[in-house]
Amino acid sequence: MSAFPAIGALPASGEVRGACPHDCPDTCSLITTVENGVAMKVRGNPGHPQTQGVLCAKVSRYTERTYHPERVLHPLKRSGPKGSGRFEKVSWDEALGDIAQRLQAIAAVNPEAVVPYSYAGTMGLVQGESMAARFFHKLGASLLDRTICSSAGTEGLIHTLGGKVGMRVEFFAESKLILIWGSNSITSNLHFWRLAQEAKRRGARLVCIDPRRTETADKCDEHVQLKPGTDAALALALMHELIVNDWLDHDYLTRYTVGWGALRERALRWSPERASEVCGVTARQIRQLARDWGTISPAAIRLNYGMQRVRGGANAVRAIAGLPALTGAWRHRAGGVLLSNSGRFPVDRAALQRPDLLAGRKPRTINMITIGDDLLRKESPEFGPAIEALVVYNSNPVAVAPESAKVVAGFARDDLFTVVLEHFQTDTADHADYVLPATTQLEHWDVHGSYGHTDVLLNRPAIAPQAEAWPNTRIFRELALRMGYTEPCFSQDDLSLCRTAYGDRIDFDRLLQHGYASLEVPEAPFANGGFPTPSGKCEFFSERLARQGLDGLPDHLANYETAGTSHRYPLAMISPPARNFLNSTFVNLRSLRDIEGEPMLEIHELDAAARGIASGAIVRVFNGRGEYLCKALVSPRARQGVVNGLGVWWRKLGLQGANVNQLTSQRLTDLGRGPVFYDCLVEVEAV
Ligand SMILES: Nc1nc2c(c(=O)[nH]1)N[C@H]1C(S)=C(S)[C@@H](COP(=O)(O)OP(=O)(O)OC[C@H]3O[C@@H](n4cnc5c(=O)[nH]c(N)nc54)[C@H](O)[C@@H]3O)O[C@H]1N2
Ligand SMILES: Nc1nc2c(c(=O)[nH]1)N[C@H]1C(S)=C(S)[C@@H](COP(=O)(O)OP(=O)(O)OC[C@H]3O[C@@H](n4cnc5c(=O)[nH]c(N)nc54)[C@H](O)[C@@H]3O)O[C@H]1N2
Ligand code: SF4
Ligand SMILES: [Mo]
Repeated sequence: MSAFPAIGALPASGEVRGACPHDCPDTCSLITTVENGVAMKVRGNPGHPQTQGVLCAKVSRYTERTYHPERVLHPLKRSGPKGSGRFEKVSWDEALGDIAQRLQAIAAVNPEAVVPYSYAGTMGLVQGESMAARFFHKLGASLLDRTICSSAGTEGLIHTLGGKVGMRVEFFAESKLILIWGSNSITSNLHFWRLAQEAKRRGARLVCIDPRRTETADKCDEHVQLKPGTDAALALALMHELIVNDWLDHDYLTRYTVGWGALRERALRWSPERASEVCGVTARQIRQLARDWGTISPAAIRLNYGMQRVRGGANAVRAIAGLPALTGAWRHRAGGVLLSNSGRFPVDRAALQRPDLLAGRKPRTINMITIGDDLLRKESPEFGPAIEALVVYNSNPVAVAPESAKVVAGFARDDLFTVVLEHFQTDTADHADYVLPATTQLEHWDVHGSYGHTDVLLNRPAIAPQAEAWPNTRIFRELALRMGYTEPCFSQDDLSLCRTAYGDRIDFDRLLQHGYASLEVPEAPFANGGFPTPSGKCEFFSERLARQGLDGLPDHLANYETAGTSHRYPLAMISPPARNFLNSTFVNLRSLRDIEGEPMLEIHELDAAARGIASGAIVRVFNGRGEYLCKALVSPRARQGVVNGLGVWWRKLGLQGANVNQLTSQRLTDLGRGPVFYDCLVEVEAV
């Protein structure tokens, strides 16, 4: 066994600065207290302005997760049938030797039969896609379209503002009007919510736009409880009102936008009455919201990804991202819109991931959303080879990917060779041939950007890797060695990879010293235009989309599965995050799971009464794709006609071993090939 040099010295005792690795816009700066080599406590760094010494309940328990008795701490080899979850301990040498041999045999026929599957279990640039990407590029494996979260919204932003760029989050504290749009900020963007509270104390008006009456909606001045997937219609009607009342910044429109004439025409077709029909909110409420947006300044929108998980998700983001330009809200640093600022980070992905190792090969791309269908496909000229090997890291697809019945059937294939790098025995790990123990954030180096603020963070290891756990990087490094890959890039160590991520674009010494470094982003980035679009302006009309034969303007696209169109499945179901879980992470932490209770479906009292469902009853939720059982909660949080199935539970911890994704579909969004988790019709019955 080769040994790579240990990197950096670990303190026996003291405080270590790190970064929260989770897929959360807040990217908190962490301080871990270590005593005699044991992490005693993780807290928020009070010196980091974005963290302000505060962590969410989940990550305050990070030591509980790290030292959890059920952590996978040794390489495991399957010893029972596929999916049985029965494994035996093996040595690293045996596991890696066998895996390398299997992958080599498959690759000798066609390397595209090997598929990496990963997402954002860690957002770290090093333990995410660095050594792993190099490995799969060298192998010539299929590429993965990492679309499961944000790609519709990303396309919407790119075709309007020019990239994942927006307001600087800290200035929301100075806004006088904040639209919290498709975001349950208290749950999923806690540090933004603190800024919104500060704005409120200074007299701001907060409006929540969400089909669910969330805890965030409870605390806003107003709640616009629209039907799922109708946000573009609402945005167009707001524009209608801004036009007819002339609440427009004509100078901004003339100088800094493209396609205003055409957009104006389209918006004028969206009277509040028409939008009211589509959105299921009153025309009066739409008019009031338009008056607010047109007359209060500075006005800002905190958009989040919750509203783009429907067929028309990208169009909706395009329409909403255009709103600040109509009123010139961008002129003020506390005005504009923020969905993500991740486009600001100057990451050198090519240096980390080394696509040059493909050496001219152009492997096919598998969309991670359709992994259910794709695992069940046979070889064909369109598809290429059947998938024969799957290497999963930083993701739990059996729980989080849509249409689980197919995902499970695919993972259960006897002829599929599956390797899962994990902390825990997840639903996905249960289906592995090998489970390899990975380190947690307290045990490895990494460097992070953020999609909610504009600081780079460094994560230093606080403790030694537990038992036989290895960082993802080391696992791929050692596998590369056994595959005979001799390029020097396969022996680069983790600290050096951290330096590679930003090259000389970030002062690494500053990172080493303080744990974070702020990017230089203008206070009001688009006060004088300067959008990173081809025209340099806010593109209401996108020439690029039109050239692809698509609508150049944003429009409302009805959901694939619109409530009222099916007698068999009359209810729309959304499945947004639970507060105490992070996607499917933390579901196995007893203390957090106890707060969430059990898998729950919120249902409006009239919908419940019509079906004879009492609060607390076990119900069957079903559609043509499948069914699952959970507890009904008759709740004012549910809109009539819409049910809310919260959180992504582990299947094996739910009732009858299934979760909400048993019902969701593998269809894709209008742009960006994204998922439509919240575009889903179901029926519910008491059992
Ligand atoms: N506690 C916690 N925090 C998380 C996560 C988690 O699972 N738990 N997940 C993380 C991840 S991966 C992400 S991507 C981010 C962002 O995560 P998001 O998915 O944006 O999560 P939320 O901020 O909860 O916003 C979702 C809100 O959108 C609402 N919504 C659903 N459909 C529609 C619609 O059609 N229109 C409108 N206007 N609203 C709609 C839902 O009811 C919900 O309240 O959060 C991250 N933070
Ligand atoms: N119905 C429904 N489904 C959804 C959503 C929804 O709102 N509703 N949300 C969707 C969204 S927004 C997203 S982003 C996806 C999220 O899907 P995933 O990115 O798969 O997220 P998690 O479920 O948190 O699983 C991450 C796994 O990575 C592991 N992990 C963490 N750190 C490391 C590490 O350093 N090394 C290794 N090897 N493993 C690690 C964790 O233990 C965890 O099991 O789910 C999507 N699925
Ligand atoms: S999950 Fe979000 S709020 Fe919680 S510690 Fe991590 S970055 Fe902060
Ligand atoms: Mo996500």
